[in-house]
Amino acid sequence: ANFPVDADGRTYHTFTRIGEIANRVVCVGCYIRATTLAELYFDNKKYFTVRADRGFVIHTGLFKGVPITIIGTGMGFPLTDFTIRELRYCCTGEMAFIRVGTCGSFNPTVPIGNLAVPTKGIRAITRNVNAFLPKNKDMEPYLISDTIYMDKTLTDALHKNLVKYAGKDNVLEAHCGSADSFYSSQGRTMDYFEDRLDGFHDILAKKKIVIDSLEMESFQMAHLAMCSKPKFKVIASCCACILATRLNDKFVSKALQKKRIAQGGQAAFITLAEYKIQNEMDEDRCIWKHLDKEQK
Ligand code: R1P
Ligand code: URA
Repeated sequence: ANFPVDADGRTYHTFTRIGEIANRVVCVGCYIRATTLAELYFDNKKYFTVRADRGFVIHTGLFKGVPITIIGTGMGFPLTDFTIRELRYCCTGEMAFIRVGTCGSFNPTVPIGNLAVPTKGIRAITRNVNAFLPKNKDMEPYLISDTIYMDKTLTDALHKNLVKYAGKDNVLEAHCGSADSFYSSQGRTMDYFEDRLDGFHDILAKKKIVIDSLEMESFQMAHLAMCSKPKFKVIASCCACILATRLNDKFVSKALQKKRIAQGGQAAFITLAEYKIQNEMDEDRCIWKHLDKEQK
């Protein structure tokens, strides 16, 4: 009950087992994006696929001969938590994760379509549920975490490859943020709920907090990487295509989004393939050694 696996050793939510997950993992929020990037970048378009009942889509193949897994995680901190913890169980040795996502921005000077990379760190913005109890009207309704940092070596390498494949002017060195809602804790107003958003931007201004990009998963990756124990080391980084600048109401075109995601994906695959992993899995039970037989 502590960490449920079935009789075949498959995890409860991602439905994967040891040997099916590579030490290098690309994470994307959207399930279709996982397959699009798998088709673009796996050698000879060959890969092994797991589709879990809970929605996760997981492809493992070779990129320039190096084993890589790409997973469609779904959205938000809880699904990211399932992803990192259950994939970590399915592989031995160090693991490196890069997320290729999409995001919005409160900063009107940030160009839409740019790929934001967290060289300046990352914060979480979460709804303070206690503040919504009638007795706690004076509490701040949103909590903003301290800044933490993605792995510097991986982030610098990702930044370099993003510049190479997307062009310098299309990459933003960012202070990133991850929120626990697309709506309230990203400052989006709606009539249906009491979200206490008056003063949301004042809180950021008062605390002199600049957040260049805002999405919903990367902080959880950075946090779990920071908390990983040496024997089960996780390192993580991310990039995200800026879809929307919220304060001037601009939204990126579908065509530009597609192009940038392909460029971000290429940079992520290459960065992971070039990254030196400690104690990488290389056993007969690894699925990538039998791709011809195992392809689904
Ligand atoms: C919200 O629309 C979703 O888009 C962003 C957010 O993090 C959230 O998951 O990323 P993805 O496009 O990777 O899903
Ligand atoms: N993803 C988010 O989480 N927020 C946005 O504004 C756009 C994409």
